[in-house]
Amino acid sequence: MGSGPLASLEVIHCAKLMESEISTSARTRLATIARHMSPSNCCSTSHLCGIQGSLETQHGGIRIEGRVRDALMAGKPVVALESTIISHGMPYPQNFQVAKEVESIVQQSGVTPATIAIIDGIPCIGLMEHELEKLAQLGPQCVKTSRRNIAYVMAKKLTGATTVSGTMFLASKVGIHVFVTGGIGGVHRHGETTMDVSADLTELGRTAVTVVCAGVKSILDIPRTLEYLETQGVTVIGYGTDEFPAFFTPQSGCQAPCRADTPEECAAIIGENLKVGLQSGILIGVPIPSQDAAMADAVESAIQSSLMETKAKHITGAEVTPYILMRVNELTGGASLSANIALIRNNALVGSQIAVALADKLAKSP
Ligand code: PSU
Ligand code: MN
Repeated sequence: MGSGPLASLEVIHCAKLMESEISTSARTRLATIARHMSPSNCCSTSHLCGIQGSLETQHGGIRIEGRVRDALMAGKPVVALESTIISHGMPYPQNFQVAKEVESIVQQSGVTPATIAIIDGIPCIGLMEHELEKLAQLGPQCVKTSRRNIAYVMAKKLTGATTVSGTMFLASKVGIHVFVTGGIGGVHRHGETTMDVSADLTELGRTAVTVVCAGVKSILDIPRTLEYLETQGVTVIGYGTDEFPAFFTPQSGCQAPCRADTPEECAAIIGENLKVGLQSGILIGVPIPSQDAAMADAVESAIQSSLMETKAKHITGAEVTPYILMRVNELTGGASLSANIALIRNNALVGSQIAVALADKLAKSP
């Protein structure tokens, strides 16, 4: 909450003007945004103003890009996108192309994209094109930012690419319900002894955002990842499948605990999750389209080799996932990158359809 007596004035004023015309759910959204607004961060005084006229900042120093803010306040669909996938997940310049392309797929589906990152210490919901390019060029020089180092990156005024956990946290702060990515982190192989369990899983347990992904890579221990998600109380859904997908392939050999076949079914589950106030996340696993899964065997053997390399080179912790992604791409002569891009595109389409169905649902029965 903004601290001074003038806190939230502008947005509250706006909310009052609109009060008679808006639904309860829209009023709740406005209240959420207003609650986070602080005049000391507002356009009129922010150093960002003038450079980027349509931007607004929020309490806690969170900046919301103008179109994203407008969509949120109007109850229109918004999809969050992460930035570690850009900086650490793909090489330049493909990462920049893909980041722009995914935003445009979302936009063409009638949804406002909000790529999330921390730029020079400011958490940003929605990025300018030059900011996307900066992240893409910096690559692994950006700080890989999960929940644990959001405050650190802000305090040091660093540029951080947010992981699934970091992105979920920031998306939930501004009321974005749907988030699209490629794959999430999980329990690493031998995680039972190393305790290398991605913060993505605990974030899914504590933050009510729906993550649309292509499942979990087989570089991870998929059965233990699903067990841990159950412990965390996360709703895990196979989209159009009974099996939880394994990123490069639709098959993991593991049953998905729930199944949904349409965006409307997903929206119904998300709606109930919000209504009953579970305050935990939902994971939707969308299988890679079959035509893009053809090279699954080559990828699987590249994963095995790179896993052995991480042991030989003593690569541990947050460096494991980016290292394996890079090596698998090299070892498959770029085939894994093409598959990665194809599944992200597909997830963007499905996630946007879910966001549209959810916005319709919330507008009808707030
Ligand atoms: N899996 C991918 N591509 C990625 C990641 C995971 O196929 O880019 C990134 C995501 O940002 C995810 C993070 O949140 O890696 C998980 O890292 P860790 O395993 O260190 O928690
Ligand atoms: Mn880890």
